[in-house]
Amino acid sequence: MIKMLNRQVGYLILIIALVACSAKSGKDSGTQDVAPVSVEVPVFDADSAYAYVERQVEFGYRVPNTPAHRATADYLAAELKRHGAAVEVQEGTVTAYDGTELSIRNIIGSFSPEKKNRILLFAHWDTRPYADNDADKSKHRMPIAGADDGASGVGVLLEIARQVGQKLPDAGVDIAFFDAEDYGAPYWAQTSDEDTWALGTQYWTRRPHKPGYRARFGILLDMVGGTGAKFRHEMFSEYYASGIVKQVWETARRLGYGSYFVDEKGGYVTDDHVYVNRYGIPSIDIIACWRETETGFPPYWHTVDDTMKNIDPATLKAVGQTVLTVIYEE
Ligand code: AHN
Ligand code: ZN
Repeated sequence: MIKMLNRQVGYLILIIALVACSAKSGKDSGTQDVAPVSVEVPVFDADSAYAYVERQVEFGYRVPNTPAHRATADYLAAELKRHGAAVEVQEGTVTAYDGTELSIRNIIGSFSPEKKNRILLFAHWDTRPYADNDADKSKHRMPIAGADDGASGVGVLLEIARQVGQKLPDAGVDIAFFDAEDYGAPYWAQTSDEDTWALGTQYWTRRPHKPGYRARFGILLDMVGGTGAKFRHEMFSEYYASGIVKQVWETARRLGYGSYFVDEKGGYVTDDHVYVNRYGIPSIDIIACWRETETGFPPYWHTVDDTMKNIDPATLKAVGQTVLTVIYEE
């Protein structure tokens, strides 16, 4: 009887020791004591994002009314589905600056669609039919490959979709690929109307994929893959959503990406986020801002040189890890 009791006490002490041990090692290995927010943020894979950019460019010019454009849309919708999103493909027709009817597709992938607390991430997936900023005037009516201008934002968002699909954040996430952003009036057109840009987003704000759709805020990614890119505070973003600008730039600095996300004013850029802001969702534009060029955009912007050779995985990483951190900390 005494022996049995001793054995039971022995087991009990062993169990207490094991529990105490695991509790201790758990505390020591954790970073809860120092990190400001205790959520675990997935690691953004820049090589995966780079491959997504490359894959889009391989489809060819993603210009509305072309076979390459249709094939790319199918691919993007399938990728979002594969990562577990509920996908809606919104098909429509819009009229371009020159009267051309464009068949467009806005592609929206939703994670945790039942949640009320939502974040909207978006990028345009079409590419410009004109290299009208090229130094060589004979190329102005040629299409651009759009590695940075188009594919980079989508590539980062597809990698974010892959991460979100593996481990859902607290907030619901919608990833929208908007069409026909870059079919705006060229210099030889009769018009220079700003509303000839972002036609897909304008279409969506007139008839959102879910009637009355709301998100707490939105983040647009445009030209987020270029070597040597700097992101300055775009001014419409400051006007409509200065708090989100602050949150994103502070997060970037905390993660060590302060050399990409510079705390300086950029210009006003008429881009997809302007229409999403007018719709009523406070939204910012993370967009490369160059002080060294006349346009304020990268030197290859709207030229035949917007190709993979300018895409740097380190830039994709800075943007992707920053945005991923923002959504997991919400
Ligand atoms: C205008 O040039 C009016 N907006 C620039 C938006 C843009 C074009 N982003 C990429 N391509
Ligand atoms: Zn463009």
